[in-house]
Amino acid sequence: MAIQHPTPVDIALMAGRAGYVLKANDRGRFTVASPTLYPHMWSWDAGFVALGIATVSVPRALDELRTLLTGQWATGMIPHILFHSPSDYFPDPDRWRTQVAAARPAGVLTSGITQPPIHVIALSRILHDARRRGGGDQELCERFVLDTFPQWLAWHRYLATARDPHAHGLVEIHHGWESGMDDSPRWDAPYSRVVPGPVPPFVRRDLAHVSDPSQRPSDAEYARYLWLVEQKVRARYDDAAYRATGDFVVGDVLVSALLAAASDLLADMGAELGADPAGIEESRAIARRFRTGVLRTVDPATDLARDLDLRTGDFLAVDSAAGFAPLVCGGDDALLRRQRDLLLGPRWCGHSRLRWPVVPSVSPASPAFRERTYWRGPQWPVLNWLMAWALNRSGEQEAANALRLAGLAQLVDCDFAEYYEPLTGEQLGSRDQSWTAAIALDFLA
Ligand code: 9YW
Repeated sequence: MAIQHPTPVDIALMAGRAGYVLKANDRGRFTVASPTLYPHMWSWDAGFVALGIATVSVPRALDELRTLLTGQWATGMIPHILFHSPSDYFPDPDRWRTQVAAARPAGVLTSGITQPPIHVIALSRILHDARRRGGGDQELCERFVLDTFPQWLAWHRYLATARDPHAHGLVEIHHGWESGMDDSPRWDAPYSRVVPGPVPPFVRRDLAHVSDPSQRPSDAEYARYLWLVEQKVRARYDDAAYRATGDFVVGDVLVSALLAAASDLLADMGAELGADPAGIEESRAIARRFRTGVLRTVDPATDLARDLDLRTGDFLAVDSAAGFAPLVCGGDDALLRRQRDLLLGPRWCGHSRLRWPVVPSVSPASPAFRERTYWRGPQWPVLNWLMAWALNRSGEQEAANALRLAGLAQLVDCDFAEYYEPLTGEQLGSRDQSWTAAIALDFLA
């Protein structure tokens, strides 16, 4: 089907409506991920939300990141959820029981696991916006970068040490939720070895928000997710203790690539603004190590990066968008060109059955592809944004612009859904999802 590009009126409406969604989801100093399904602050959502808000207000965007940092643990970890008010969201703080962890922050309830480190990438976009505006915005943002430099470095250092104790150059995740791609087929093999033990009784809340449960992870998957939470609690959220006993330990290529890219940007911003030279050097070293680690996982037969199951030593070869991790971290020009062609070609965005030529979470040509199920095939606008950003950064402006334009065409209905059925274009999951509205604003800026 031919793409209809948004008209100037569509674009004006989209910008207005995206701004409205972010305003409606604004709770003062943080933004809920979505109005009903996700009524708290999620870590990587906050990064995307901040860069979207920055197109309208740099100070408010910085507030978003400042609030996120109030949840940082003494280990440097930025937790995946900050709970600011009671709600019926599950798993809630009673399930996470982070009071068992010495490193938890004072004064704010959080979960006890991570999400992908997109934040410094967002911060560098915000700095770019702030500099374009100049004046007070620029001054405020540059000061913010300098003041928070140690906290971002501590976050990256946590991932580079506690989550890569043997310096392999791959960030280890302890739960599929830490990848941000909960039920991705990337995790099917390691989850197949997770045998859920006893967990306190629970009622899933997510199913109350969707008409068709097959669009969400299954109950069997959910039992494993909660069992891993239980294992983290039993380890008192100590990473070494979990590593010794936990069932799910996987080197995640996309998290590693984001860490490498974010560390490069942190070093660049630090150098420009006069941050501590030792911190800048440390950041560059983290970037180098994880870039090398990601490139080492590339399957020569497919040109895609592969996660590594650290329990079995097996690479996990799945046609998921995370395979494009090298595009995100860079490092090998010939490979990046092949990845660009692959991404835009008939196995991915150029697949003949796609309604919109934007990045699907799993290749429609893969046997693992399921068009309506969460991270098993649907298109997530933030993933498309990330790949457009990565292409831009590697000098592929034309390819990046193709994803941007198709991504905007997909969002022209202004529902800002959580994810989209790739063959029909139908909106799935939550509506008025903050990060979807945010990337629309960034694409329009
Ligand atoms: C959950 C908030 C989160 C995202 C995750 C996505 C989903 C469900 O929603 O998680 O209950 O945490 O998988 O990446 O951050 O938008």
